[in-house]
Amino acid sequence: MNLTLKDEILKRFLSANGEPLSVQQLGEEFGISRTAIWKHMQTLQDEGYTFDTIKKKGYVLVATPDRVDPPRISNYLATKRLGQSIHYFEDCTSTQTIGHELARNGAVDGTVIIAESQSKGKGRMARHWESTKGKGIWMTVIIRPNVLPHQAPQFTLVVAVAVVNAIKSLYKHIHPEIKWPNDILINGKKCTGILTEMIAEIDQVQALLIGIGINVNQQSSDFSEELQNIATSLSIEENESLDRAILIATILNYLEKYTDLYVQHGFSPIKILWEEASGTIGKRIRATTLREVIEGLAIGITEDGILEIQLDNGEIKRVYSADIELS
Ligand code: BTX
Repeated sequence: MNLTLKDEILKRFLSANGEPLSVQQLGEEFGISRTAIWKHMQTLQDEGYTFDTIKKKGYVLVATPDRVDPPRISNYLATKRLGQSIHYFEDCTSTQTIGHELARNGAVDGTVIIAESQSKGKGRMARHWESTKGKGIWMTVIIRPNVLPHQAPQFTLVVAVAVVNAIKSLYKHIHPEIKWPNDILINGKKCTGILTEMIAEIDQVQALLIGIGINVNQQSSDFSEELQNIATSLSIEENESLDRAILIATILNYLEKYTDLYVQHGFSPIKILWEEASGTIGKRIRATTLREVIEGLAIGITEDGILEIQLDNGEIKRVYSADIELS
């Protein structure tokens, strides 16, 4: 992973699991002077990390600030590609915008862009995505799978399955459901949005930019008035404050696994996982596409991830992209 020396030192403290580390020992490990180690530790303290002194033994990291620093994420990563390069920002316009620039300049497969806040967070069709500072996960993952452009929308479903399974594996009281194609709801309220964008030639995807926005530690009062009744956060549902770095790493672990599964075996295994996590299938819905409004029963998704709706007259319509309201 592309960590700075300061981040490497932090990672060393994180993985020491409470064992004291001396400045001398760190200096030898990293091949730099004790003064240089001190300076990096001082910067970490300025950022909100707290070290306790253990007499004659060294220092122990006892408190970490509530930030999604790359070393904290990488401490929980079990991936080969996803998250091995992380670009971290306190504030930015949109991680998608930065992702486009990095992808065009050759960013490696699996590069992650993550921010504490976004001033111009993007939803689909240029809608605004509210990104409260320090409370959510606002990230873009750049992947470069060997797939054709028409397969790109299926990755939204791959990502949704990865996020749902990551949430379920960490928080036992939360029952997330996917609303086709790109929302994750808890008790009917939106907690996650997914935006898949693409850089492609006619017959070749160069990069997919997977934008994931998750409300993690907001309380109801943190949401704007517009979202008060339609949005929720994981913390509201779990009733405690949650560690965003662990969730990010867990999502990346699942996402790498499911991306590989998709590339090797196609959409079929993902379809099974998606149906298990879906809150759309079997429900009456109203789908607003660019051309029409369709009402009927959501009966399933096709082998390509396209939604099938049965109208009251029995006719089956296929929907490629739409906003869905559940009845
Ligand atoms: P969407 O178009 O399906 O949803 C956008 C709609 O969701 C908005 O019009 C609003 O009603 C509602 N909304 C806005 N913010 C929130 C929120 N925080 N929680 C719940 N509902 C909200 C969904 O688009 C795709 C969102 C992707 C966001 C990520 S964040 C990281 C990356 N960078 C970036 O700019 N976008 C993506």
